[in-house]
This record gives sequence, C-alpha cells and structure tokens, in this order.
Amino acid sequence: MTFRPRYTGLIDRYRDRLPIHDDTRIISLGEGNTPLIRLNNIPSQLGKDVDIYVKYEGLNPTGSFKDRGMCMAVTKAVEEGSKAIICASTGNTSAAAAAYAARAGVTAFVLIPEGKIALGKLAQAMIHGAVVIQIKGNFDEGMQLVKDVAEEAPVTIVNSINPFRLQGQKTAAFEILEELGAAPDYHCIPVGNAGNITAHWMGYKEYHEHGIVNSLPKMVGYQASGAAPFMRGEMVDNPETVATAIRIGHPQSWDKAWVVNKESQGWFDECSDEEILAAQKLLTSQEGIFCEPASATSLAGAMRDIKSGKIEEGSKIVCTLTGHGLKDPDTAIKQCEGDDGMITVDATLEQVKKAILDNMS
Ligand code: AN7
Repeated sequence: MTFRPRYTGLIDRYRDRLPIHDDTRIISLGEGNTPLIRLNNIPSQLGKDVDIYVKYEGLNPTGSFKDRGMCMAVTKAVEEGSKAIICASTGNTSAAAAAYAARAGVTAFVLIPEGKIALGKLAQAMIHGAVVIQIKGNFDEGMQLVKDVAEEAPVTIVNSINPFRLQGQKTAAFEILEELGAAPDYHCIPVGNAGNITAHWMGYKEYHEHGIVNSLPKMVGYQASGAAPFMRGEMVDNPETVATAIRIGHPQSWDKAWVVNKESQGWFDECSDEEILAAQKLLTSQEGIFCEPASATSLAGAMRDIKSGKIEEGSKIVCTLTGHGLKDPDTAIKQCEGDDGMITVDATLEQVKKAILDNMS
C-alpha cells in the first residue's frame, strides 16, 4: 500500500503559479483534479480515426468549472477584507459563489435572470444561503447592474472580469498537459462570456513559455446559434438557447477571446439547440457521461468539424464538459419524452418479467 498526500484543491497544488502568499487563508472545497476521460465509442461511430478526450469539469465540488475560478476569487476577496461578494449569473457562477461564500463566512449576492436558470443551480444558490436577486432581464443586463452597483456598495465582483477567476481557471490546462504530456491538437470549449477559453489559453501558454511542454493547441470556441456574438461579429441583444448557461449576448472577455482565436490559430463556430441536445444525449447513452446542455456544445461542434475533415484524422482533441448534467434535470427529462425508457406496470412478478423480456436488446 502506497499512501499519497490528501488532495487539498488547486490553490495548494499550483500555489507557485498563482498569486497567493504563504500566509493567505485559502478558501477551498477540493476543486480541480477532474477526470480526463477518453471516449471509447463515439470516435468509431463517427467513422474517423481521432482521439477524443473529455475534461469532466462537472465533477468539481459545485458541479462546474466555475469552482476553479471561484476558489481564487473568494480567497483573494477575503484576503482583501471583503465581507460580501456579488455576481450576475446564468446559474453556475451563482452556485459556486454561494458555496464558496458559505465556506468563507461572507455574504453572496447573486443576480439571476428570472425563470432562465436551471433548477439545480437555483437550488444550490438558495441552499448555500446566497441572497438571490432575480431580475426581470437577461444575464447581460444583470452583469451591467452588478458593475454599476459595485461602484456604490461594498461588494467584490466575482464574475470572470475579476482577474483572479481566470488565474484559477487556467489550472485546467495545466492538468490536461500533465496527463497528456503534450498539448492536444485541438481544445474545443463552449463559449459564453469567453472567460474560460481565455483562461485555458493562459494556462497552455504558461506551461509552453516555461518549457514544460513544447506544443500548443488550437482553441476552438463553440456558441449556441441563438447566442453567438463571436459568429455575428457583434454583440447580440436578445440571446436565446436551450443551453441557458451560455445564454449570453455581450461576452465580457470579447477582446481577449479574439486574441486567443488569433494566437492559437483556432476558430469560433455555432451549434443549433438540436445539435447541442443530440450531443448531450449521445454522450450519456454511448459513453455514460452526463453533462449539461451548454457543455455538450463542445462535443457537438467537434463532431461536426471532425466529420467535415476540418479537424483532421489523427488528431488528439480535448472537449471541455463545463458542467454536470444534474444541474438541469428538467431539460434531461424533457429530452427523453417519447423514448420507451420508462414503463409503468402493476407490481406483479408477471408484469415486471414481461417488461424485462420485451425490452432485452
Ligand atoms: C456550463 O454561470 O456565465 O465562456 O454566469 O455555466 O467562461 O462564460 C456560465 C458560463 C460554459 C461559458 N458552460 O463559459 C454563469 C456563466 C457552462 C457555463 C459556460 C458557462 P464562459
């Protein structure tokens, strides 16, 4: 039996690469160190010789990649003496802010678009004790209100415009490089505010500049068609998509993401809601991996670009799955309506046996 040190979260693990002092009180829930899972079935179904890995960020403590950034943002807010944090959110940021605020003993204020956040995320914000402020408006309006109110009230913004968020989130790229020993050829990622694509590129470049690896990926950002400002080349005022996490029309990291696009020689593209949901279902049913709709955008786009040959055979591809499928049970159940996966029978041996024998594949 070999013992290994207890994993205590990404700030401890990467403290030399993060803006942390020796005596900083670290606010951590053990985030990071998420699995990089090689897909077994989908590549062959595509009929292409490609190697696809998914980085399952849904396995972070609050079920999304936001924990990587939030542990840093809250750690630094507390270090600076802040008693309250605030964010606008399509759901996951609010869940993470609520949890890390509870851990730190500070107040979290979260602005969410009324009726447009997935049920699991709302439950998280509420049960962790955040002050949930629903606005009759969308994320972009909430973000502007957060910026305005932070000028007038003693609250620290923990959206990804807080630079410590991206510092924490860059560690996902470190983990990928450590496991693969080199950069993938392509890193495919869902894009909303474009903080995460920016943070990944920071991480990839940092290991490259320090000579830890000698390759860099092409960064490919996929948006939902109804919320695709990077494809339109301008802000979108009324974004709409089933993938509520990325229902964002005014990305906060607009300029940074265009730099990533250029430097990495990657591209942006869009996926329809149908493609997103199909990819989510394919991943659950063929690989056993359950991510939320927004997260499946990375795989939906990658599959299309693999099929068309834009991503060449022989490529190694990492798709980030940003959030857990349990975040949005309503959409998952709705997706299965009309399937014959649920059968109601009398509580008798005869009926249960018939249900089994009729459904053996
Ligand atoms: C599952 O929670 O913006 O491009 O307020 O929850 O870094 O914005 C969520 C974003 C992708 C997009 N996937 O990441 C919020 C919020 C999921 C997300 C994104 C989000 P960015």
